[in-house]
Amino acid sequence: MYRPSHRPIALAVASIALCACSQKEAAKPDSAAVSQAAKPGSASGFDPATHTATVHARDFSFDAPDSISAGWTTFHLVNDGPNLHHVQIVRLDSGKTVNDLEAAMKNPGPPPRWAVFLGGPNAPNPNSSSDATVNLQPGSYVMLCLVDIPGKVPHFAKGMVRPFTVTAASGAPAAEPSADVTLSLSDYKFDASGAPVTNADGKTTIAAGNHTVKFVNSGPQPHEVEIVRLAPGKTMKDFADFMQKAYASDKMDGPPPGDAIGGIAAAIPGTTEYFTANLTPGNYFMICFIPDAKDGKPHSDHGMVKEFTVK
Ligand SMILES: [Cu+2]
Repeated sequence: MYRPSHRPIALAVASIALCACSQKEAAKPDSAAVSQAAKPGSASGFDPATHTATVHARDFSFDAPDSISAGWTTFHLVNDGPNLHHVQIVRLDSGKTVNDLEAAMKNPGPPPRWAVFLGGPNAPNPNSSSDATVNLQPGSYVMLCLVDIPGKVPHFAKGMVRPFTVTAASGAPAAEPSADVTLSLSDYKFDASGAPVTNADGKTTIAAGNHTVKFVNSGPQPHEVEIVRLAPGKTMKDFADFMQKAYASDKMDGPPPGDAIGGIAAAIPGTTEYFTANLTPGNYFMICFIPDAKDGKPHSDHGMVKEFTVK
């Protein structure tokens, strides 16, 4: 298996070494619920009828709703580009604020336990979209972009940080999505299962089509998944080499030999959420860049990268 020696794309930041030890206790939410009017119908906003929060990301800001009601909520991320962006959802417990989080993230090492990383839509290519359906409890939240290309500076430091409030549920709750593919993440592997999935001889094949994927972090560490569709004839090594060069030189040498199609951003153990993926035939891989609790290296360096084929 090819193992990138350095993060080819940095969807998680080394300075945020998520620590598994702090996460179990952190799972209890605060219940600070502030009532604010939702903004249905706008290009970015929360639609209470469909429980959908539409977020536009661009260099370097988010357009997003200020208020969302609790329960299963689909975050629809539209990346207006030109760079890669994602939405990392973090719940702020113990009355902490965005300023507290920004101050804490200047320190190396694991985030404080009041900052609870809860997934969100991972990076789609510029000018495309991705989604994640997350079960939110009332409280104070912030969305961040931790992508750090170009310039090796995480986008949250350039303005991609935006607080939002989750209010008490109102009206009919959204149903939990039903998935046809289950993706279980653990230290340090991805296990895909479900009717469209075939695992044979160490190779995973998924039937082409629109799928709803259930992401389950089985722990013990936080994990993410980013899915990349390789350009025809290109390998995972081609993609990693390209991104490594782009990361080192801060510019892309032509179009990347693959498309980022999303997934789920960093989520603590025990997290279950859902994303949809339109998988067209081709070669793909999935990868986790979360810094390891023990050595700080991305989980991909520990083997948490999985190639698969869509037929
Ligand atoms: Cu970004």
